[in-house]
Amino acid sequence: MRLSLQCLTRIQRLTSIQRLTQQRVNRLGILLALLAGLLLTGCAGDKSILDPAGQAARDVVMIWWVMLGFGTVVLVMVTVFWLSTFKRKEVARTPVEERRVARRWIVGGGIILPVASIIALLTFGVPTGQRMLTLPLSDPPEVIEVIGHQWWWEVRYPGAEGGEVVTANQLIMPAGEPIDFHVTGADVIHAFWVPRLGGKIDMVPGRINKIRLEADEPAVFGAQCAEFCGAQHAQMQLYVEAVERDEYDAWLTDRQTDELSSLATNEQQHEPAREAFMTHCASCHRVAGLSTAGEGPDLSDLGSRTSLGAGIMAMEEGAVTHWLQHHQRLKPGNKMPPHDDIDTATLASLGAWLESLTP
Ligand code: HEC
Ligand SMILES: [Cu+2]
Repeated sequence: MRLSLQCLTRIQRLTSIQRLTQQRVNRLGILLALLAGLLLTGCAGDKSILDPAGQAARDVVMIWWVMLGFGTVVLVMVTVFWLSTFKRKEVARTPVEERRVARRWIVGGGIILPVASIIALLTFGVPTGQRMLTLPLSDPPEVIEVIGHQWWWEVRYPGAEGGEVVTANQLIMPAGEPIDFHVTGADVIHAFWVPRLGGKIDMVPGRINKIRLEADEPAVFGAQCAEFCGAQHAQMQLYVEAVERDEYDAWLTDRQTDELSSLATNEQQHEPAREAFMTHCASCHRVAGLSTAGEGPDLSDLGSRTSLGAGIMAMEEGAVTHWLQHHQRLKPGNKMPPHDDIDTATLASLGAWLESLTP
């Protein structure tokens, strides 16, 4: 009886050990898979620096590869040196010899090596930075202004001569030519970064920083605030669309005409929504033809956007109403006050009207 009990516990212990190792192996497998997945996600997508779509970005990614290669060589060298110390035999040296060896290491490893590597890296780095400077050109590039707010983007197009053109969380630019971006921050420091085009550059309140970027071809790029700016920093995304020059000019002209304002004020059925907007929302939001405030994103073309809340949710039917009801849960702490005091029907009518603004 005792023997069989002992036997049983031993068997149990063995199987549990086996299970444990099995679990550990499984866990290791999962961890490695996750890690590989994580590494690979960095290589593709609309925000990957490894997939450049303009000259500045190609220069940046070149530096990235050079530094990776250089870093790998240094890592291997240091590791080899470190391992070799285990095998080294003690050599008897006089104090004078000892000092000479020490000095050789300080001069070689502490001065010559870093100076040589810094010069090598600067040779790559300086011309790259130079190309992103807004140096004078005979044919001055189009200027687009980008202003960072907690936690959304305001974009202005001074190239529009006939009237104000503003977009929010969406940037339209011509492809195939350099564009000068003039950036600043409205409240705290943000940073403008379109990884596939190059950059990035800080948006400092009270200062205008400039960067020159170019998109080779019409395409859509992701952009992201790259300087920690508060709770919703990660949810501060910008949709960048590069289009052909003609298309850009046509778009800019359309935005200057009265089309936008008639769009906002035309339809009779939306009258109650417009009234609610003027009461509750017009102090913060611009809608062309109705209000001019800039405290919150411009809503004149809201229905034509791809996302809401600077990338927090996709734009689809009912999305605006959903945002209006739950925005503090969707994007906690965002600077738009909750509108619990407005009844659901009014919010829904506001949502339907704003969604109809699709120039
Ligand atoms: C105190 C200012 C303020 C008021 C009042 C206000 N909003 Fe906002 N609203 C904001 C700010 C700031 C944001 C940006 C939030 C974010 O994404 O971080 C915003 C975002 C939005 C968005 C998403 C816009 C986008 O670009 O994705 C919509 C839609 C919107 N507000 C509609 C309304 C409506 C409708 C009302 C009235 C019922 C209203 N807002 C009242 C400040 C305000
Ligand atoms: Cu930020």
